Amino acid sequence: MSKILEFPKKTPARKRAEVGPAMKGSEIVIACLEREGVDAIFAYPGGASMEFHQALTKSKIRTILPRHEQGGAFAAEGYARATGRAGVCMATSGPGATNLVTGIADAYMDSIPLIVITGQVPQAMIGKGGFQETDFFGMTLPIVKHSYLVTDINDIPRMMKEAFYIAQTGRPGPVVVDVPKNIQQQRAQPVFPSEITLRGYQPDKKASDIELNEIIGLIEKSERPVLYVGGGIISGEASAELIKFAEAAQIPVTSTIMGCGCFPETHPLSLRWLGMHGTAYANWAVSGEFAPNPGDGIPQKIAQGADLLLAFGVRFDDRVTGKVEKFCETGTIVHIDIDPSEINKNKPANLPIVSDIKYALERLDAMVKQRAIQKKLPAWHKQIAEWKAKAPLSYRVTEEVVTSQHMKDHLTGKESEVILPQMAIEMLYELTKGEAIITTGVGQHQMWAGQYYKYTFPRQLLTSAGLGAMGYGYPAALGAKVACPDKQVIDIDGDGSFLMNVQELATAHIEKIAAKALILNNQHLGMVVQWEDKFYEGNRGNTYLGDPENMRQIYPDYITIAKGFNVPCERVMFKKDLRAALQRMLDSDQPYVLDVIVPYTEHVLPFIPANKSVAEMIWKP
Ligand SMILES: Cc1ncc(C[n+]2csc(CCOP(=O)(O)OP(=O)(O)O)c2C)c(N)n1
Ligand SMILES: [Mg+2]
Repeated sequence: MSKILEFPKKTPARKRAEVGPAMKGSEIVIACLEREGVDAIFAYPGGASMEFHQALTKSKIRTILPRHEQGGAFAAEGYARATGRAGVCMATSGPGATNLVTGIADAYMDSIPLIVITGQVPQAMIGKGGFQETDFFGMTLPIVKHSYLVTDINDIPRMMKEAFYIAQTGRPGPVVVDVPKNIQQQRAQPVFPSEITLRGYQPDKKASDIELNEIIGLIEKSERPVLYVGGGIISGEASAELIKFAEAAQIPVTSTIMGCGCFPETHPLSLRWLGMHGTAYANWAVSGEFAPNPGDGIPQKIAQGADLLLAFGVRFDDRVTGKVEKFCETGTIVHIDIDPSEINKNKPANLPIVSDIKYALERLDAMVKQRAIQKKLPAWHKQIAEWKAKAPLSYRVTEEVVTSQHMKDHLTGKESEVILPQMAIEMLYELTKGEAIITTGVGQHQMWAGQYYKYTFPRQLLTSAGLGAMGYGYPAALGAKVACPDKQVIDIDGDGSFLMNVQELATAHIEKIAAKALILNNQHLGMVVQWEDKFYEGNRGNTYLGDPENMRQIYPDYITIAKGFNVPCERVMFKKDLRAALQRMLDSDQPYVLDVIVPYTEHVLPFIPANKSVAEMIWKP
C-alpha cells in the first residue's frame, strides 16, 4: 500500500481577542472574574478596595462578606478544596491584605488554587509610607505561586487570565493580584485575550512509556510494594485511575492526610493514612515493624516493610516520614510529581519522574493490563492483614480520664457517661453514613477527625495540613458549603481553633450558609498538652483555655456566644445525650454549633515523636 503523504496542516488561526466597552479598572477585574466563571467571592472592603465592591454590586457574582479577612481567605480555600476550582478572596490594602497572609501561606503549603485580589494605595503613594500601605507583593513573594502588581490598566485582562491559569494548572497554588487604587479608577477599553502563552511554564508534563515501563519492571520484581499517595492525586483528579491501577496490581495504598479520600479508606487495599499519627499498620508496611528486645528494650526490626514504595503526588513531609533516613529504609523509591522541585527535595528517589499523575496512572493501568503482573503477593497481603488485626485504631476510657480534673469538675459520679472525642466522631460517621464533607481546625481533634471518620471520595476532608493553621475549620466549612450546598458540611473543631475565627458565625447566619460546627471542647490546647505530658512532665505552659478561677464552668460559653450571632447551639456533656444531639445538628437547615465536652487527658495514638522513626512509635492505647 502506498504511503499517503501528509502535508503539514496549517497552524490554526489564533482565536481573536475580544474588545469590551470602556470601563473602570475595577470593573475590568470583575469582568475577568465573570469570564473565568467565578460564582462567589469572599471580600472585605476598605478604602483601597471599595471600587471593586462597587463593581461587584453590578455583577452576578455572589459577594460574601466574611467578618475577618483571614476567614475570607480560608473560606475561599474551602471552596477551592471542595471543587478544585480556584477560590477567590479580596481585601483592601495594608491591614486587610496582611490579614490574608495566613490563608495564602496555607494555600501555598497545601497546593490549593487561590486568587487573592488586593487593593493597593495609588501608584503615586507607593513607597511613601502612605496610610494603609504595605508592600504586599514583596511580603507575599515566598508564599505565592505567582503574583502581579498591576502598573498599567491595559495589562489587567491578560494578568487575570494568567492568574487563573497559573493557580489552577500543574501544581496548583495561590496567585496575588495587587491593584493600585488609581488604576481601579482609571478607564480603558479592555482587550480580553482568548489564549495565553507563558514561556517556560510547562504544567502538563507527561511521563514517557520508557519511564513508566521501568515501574512495571520494579513491580514485577517486588515482593512488598506499597503505594504512598497524597494531595497530588486529588488536585490531579486521578482518584479513579489510582483505584483501577491499585486493584489491577493488587498493591496496598496508604495516603497522606492531604490525600485522604483519594483512595476509599473502606477499600480492602487501604492502609488509611501514615505518619506521626497515622495507622501503625501503614507505618509498618512502609518502614517495617519493630518491637523492643526482651533483654535490653532496644527496638529490633521483626518484620520487613516495603521493598518498593510508589510515591505518587506526595512530598515526603516530615510529619509523614519522621526521621527521613529511616523512612522506608530498605525500599526502592519511585517518586512521581508534577513539580520538579519536589524531586529529591526531602528524600532521594531511585526513580524520579516528573509527570501529570492522572496520565501516568492511566498508562500504568493500561500497561498492567497488557502485561498482567503474575505475582499475587499472598505473603505480603497476609502480613498486612495480620498487622491490621494486631493494631487497629482504637481507644478506651483510661484510668487517667477517670481520675482526671475533668471528671471532678464536670462529671462527678457519672464516669460511665464520659464522651471521648473519638467516640463522637465515630458516631458522626455513622449518622452521616460517611457522606459528609469534613473540615477541621488544628490539634488533636484534627487527627481524630482523620482517624475516626473514613473518607471515601476526593475533596471530602478539608484540613490545613502543611501549615497547620488553627482557625481554619469553620470558615473553610463556609466555603465548602457555598460550593456544595446540597452536601452536609461539618467542621470538626477544637475549642481553641474554633475561637480563632468565631466571628464567622455572623457570616454563616447573615449569608444563610448552613455549615455545622462540632466542637470537641476539652478546654485546652489539647495537642500542646499532649506534648507537655510527653516531653515536659505535664508542666502546663499556657495551654489551659478555661477560666482558672472557675474551672467547673465551661469557658468561654459558646451557647451565649452563638446566641449573640443568632446561630443555634447546644452543649452535650453525657454520652446518653450525644446521638440525639448530633442528629438535631444534622437535621438543622441552619448553621449550627454543637459543643461537646470531652476530657483533655486523651492522647492521640499512634504517635511517632517528631524526627523519630517507626521504631519509636507508641501505638497501644
Ligand atoms: C494559628 C496557630 N497557632 C498556634 C498553633 C499551635 N498549635 C497546634 S495544635 C494547638 C492546640 C489546638 O487546640 P484546640 O483547637 O483546642 O484543639 P485540641 O488539640 O484541643 O483538639 C496549638 C496551639 C497552630 N497550629 N496554629
Ligand atoms: Mg482543645
